[in-house]
Amino acid sequence: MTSPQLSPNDIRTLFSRAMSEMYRDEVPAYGTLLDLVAELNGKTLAGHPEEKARLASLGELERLSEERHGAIRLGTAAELATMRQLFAVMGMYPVGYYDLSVAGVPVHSTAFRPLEDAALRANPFRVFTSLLRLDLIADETLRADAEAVLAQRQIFTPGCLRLIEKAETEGGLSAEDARSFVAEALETFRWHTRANVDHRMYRRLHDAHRLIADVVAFKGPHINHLTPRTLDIDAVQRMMPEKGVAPKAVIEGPPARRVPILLRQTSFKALEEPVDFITDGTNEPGSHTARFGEIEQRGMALTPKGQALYDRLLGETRAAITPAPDGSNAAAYMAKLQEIFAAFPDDPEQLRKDGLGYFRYSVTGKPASAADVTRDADALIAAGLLRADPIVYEDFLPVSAAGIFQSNLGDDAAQTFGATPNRDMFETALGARVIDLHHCYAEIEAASLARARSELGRSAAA
Ligand code: OOG
Ligand code: NI
Repeated sequence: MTSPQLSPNDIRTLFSRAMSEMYRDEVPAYGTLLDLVAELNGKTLAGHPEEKARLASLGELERLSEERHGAIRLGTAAELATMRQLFAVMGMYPVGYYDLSVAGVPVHSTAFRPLEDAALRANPFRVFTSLLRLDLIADETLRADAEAVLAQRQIFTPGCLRLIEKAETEGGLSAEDARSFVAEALETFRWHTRANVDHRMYRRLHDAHRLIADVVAFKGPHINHLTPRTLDIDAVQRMMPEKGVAPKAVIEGPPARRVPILLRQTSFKALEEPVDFITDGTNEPGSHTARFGEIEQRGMALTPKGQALYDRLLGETRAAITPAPDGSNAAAYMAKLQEIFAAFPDDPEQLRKDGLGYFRYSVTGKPASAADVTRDADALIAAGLLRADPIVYEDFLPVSAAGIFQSNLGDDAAQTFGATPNRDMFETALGARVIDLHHCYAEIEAASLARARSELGRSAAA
């Protein structure tokens, strides 16, 4: 008799909780942020009963306190390919391709996340996963040395690899195996206080780009931040200093709006942490700056048309004023952002009619007649038979991600490589195609409309 398998959703929840506990222990400021976010989410919900009821009816309330994303940076194609297999055990798949070379960061990325509605509702845990691009490093000797160091390391435990294989051949894991899998997988994301290289090598890597040192000089891809979801990011940004945590200068993403869109994010600066370098067999104390904390507020997913409008308005804002890392023009930047984004409709029905966002359709419960069933969605909404709620954006934004990278790498690290997206190279390393994010939302929208229609049909026939 084999024991019943634990669902990938449950394995993901175990893993996300274990990761959060580990990071809370390792980076105490993350715990402070979690408490602040929980406190402010509680206040927001208490002050807005309709919003609370709406979130509850969409099944978003329960997931809120569980919700977070993390980020890791990998060194080799083989690491990325195995990481894909590891995340698949937890029902997480690569969605989207993000090129960060545009922003002077030598990586390209995807996000591993659940795909289906039910899985997202169960636990939307995501991991923003970057692959270092040594092909962007001009110094050939350094590139070869970095490759040699990376070729020596094994970031997965033997137990983890064995359980990935077992999950693949048996189509899942028992509860007992799932618990061992989570414990083994956690080892890959743990912080190591001892570097993989000597101090001289670390300096060479660091001088080429701090990110290169962060990936190459360590035994594994330590989780570099975990991000809870807030309902009021402006309040978190305001309150962070009161809790002794210094936020980055500006909130990335769109401005505050009546109907939130996409994703707004802020972070606190990376910590300088003690690290031991092993030089000629002896410990040499030093430090490394990589791990930080981030908070995000999620809004409606945008269609390609909506995303294009967002990109254009953000581009206009940044052409007019570039946020200075020291925060000296933060107020002027936020004011400009608000002013330029006045051109983005801010009414749910307008956004839907203009085809700017993705919506989830459902029946209101009002009785329908047989004739209603043939009417189009707009007419059914106008007649009060259907309702449409914005679908939450589950992905990331490359300009924001670059801003988060930059604020944590320090201004000295701002370099230019020139935009050289290379999705083919990324997908070859991954061993799979990345999933198109618009496809995910369009499918959820279409399925919700089809379901709502068939419910209307049934109620009309009854
Ligand atoms: C990832 C930065 C991107 C986000 O939320 O946009 C990111 C990193 O620093 O490794 O996490
Ligand atoms: Ni992040």
